[in-house]
Amino acid sequence: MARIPRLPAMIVGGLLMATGGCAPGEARVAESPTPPARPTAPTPAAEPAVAESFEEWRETFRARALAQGIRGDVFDSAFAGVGVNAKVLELDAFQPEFTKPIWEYLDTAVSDTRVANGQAKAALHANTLSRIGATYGVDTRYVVAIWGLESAYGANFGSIPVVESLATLAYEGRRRSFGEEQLIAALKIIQAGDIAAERMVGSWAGAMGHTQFIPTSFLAYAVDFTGDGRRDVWASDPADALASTANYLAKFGWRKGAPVVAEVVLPAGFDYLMADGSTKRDGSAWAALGLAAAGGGAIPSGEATLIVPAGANGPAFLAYHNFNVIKRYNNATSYAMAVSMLGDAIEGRGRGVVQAWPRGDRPLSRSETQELQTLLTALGYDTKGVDGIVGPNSRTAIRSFQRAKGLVPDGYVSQALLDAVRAAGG
Ligand SMILES: [Ca+2]
Repeated sequence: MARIPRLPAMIVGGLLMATGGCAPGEARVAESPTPPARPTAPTPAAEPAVAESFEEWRETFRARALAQGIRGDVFDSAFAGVGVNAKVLELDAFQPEFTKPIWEYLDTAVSDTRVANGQAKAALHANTLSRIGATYGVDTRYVVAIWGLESAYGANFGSIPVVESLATLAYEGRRRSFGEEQLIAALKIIQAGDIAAERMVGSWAGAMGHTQFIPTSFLAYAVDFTGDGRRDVWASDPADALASTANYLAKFGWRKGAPVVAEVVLPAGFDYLMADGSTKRDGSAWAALGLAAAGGGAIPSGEATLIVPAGANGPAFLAYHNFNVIKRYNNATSYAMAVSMLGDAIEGRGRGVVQAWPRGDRPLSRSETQELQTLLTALGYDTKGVDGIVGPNSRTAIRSFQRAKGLVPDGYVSQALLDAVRAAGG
């Protein structure tokens, strides 16, 4: 899958989600319920408006593409009939006022239908998955889960010509440098003979095939598992796409058989400053602090961080190494939770989340979040910007505010928090 910055609304597994997403290493949505990002896209930076026509841009870009090794005939053939795609620009410009809370996201991401369809697909492709698991050393139920979330198991992986969507983004819009980098990569894929330009379709932002690789991720991680000489992640046979996804997880350090995430119950009076998503302890050390496995039994061993995606009034989880590997695919806690839960459910191992989500909570709107950031910064808790998106800097500021006011420092954004900040701001 690709990594796209702030995806507007995207269809993931047939779900319309308010967007999220960010580049690897960019922890922006770490605890936010915003959904999928795709592997590898930059943050949309403000880029200068274009004064040139699309045709003028295409000619200057053609020279840059040829300088990077693209053949003239490949370029001209791939660009035949390509123009600015208005739908792509519309989706690129869209910024949702509301994002789904994590529990609503998980309800749809791990629905009974998606679990049942995943079980059917896992059975249908059992032999291929077994070979993929052995070749790449991954637990293939999570590969199937990624497939289910990214394209509803191939039912919907986008139909926009990739050269056109990326040319549109490279020509104008909020992510021109991303668009151009991906477009060069797409042309390299075409030139390599993996796919004909007319079959190369994807999402509005260039995420391609069953598991939605953006072109640079394709170049780095896609594999030919069927042995026909082509890395075909669009084919009705999903073998190449699934193997490519397994390869992606393997390259980012997947540990086969190791835990992904474990729900835990916290003891009374627990210090929520430890639930910052970065404090690491072994499972046994967390147990020594009074944590218990939510479903009974022992807490899995292995180094883990503690996360409370819905704050102190929601469930708590230990996130292990493999959880962070999944986040390299898509840097959102909600996404990694969904992959874990869906994969386990497909193999009949899942029991869902035991503790209750705070389903009565209403997420703050984008403008309310901006107000929160403005007020916190004015009070001396610097959120390092007012963008309406709760990232790591905002979490840190919120925790500092909560601690100073004698509130539980869980970093959770809620209406109650906004009320408290408004009251403090006088
Ligand atoms: Ca192949």
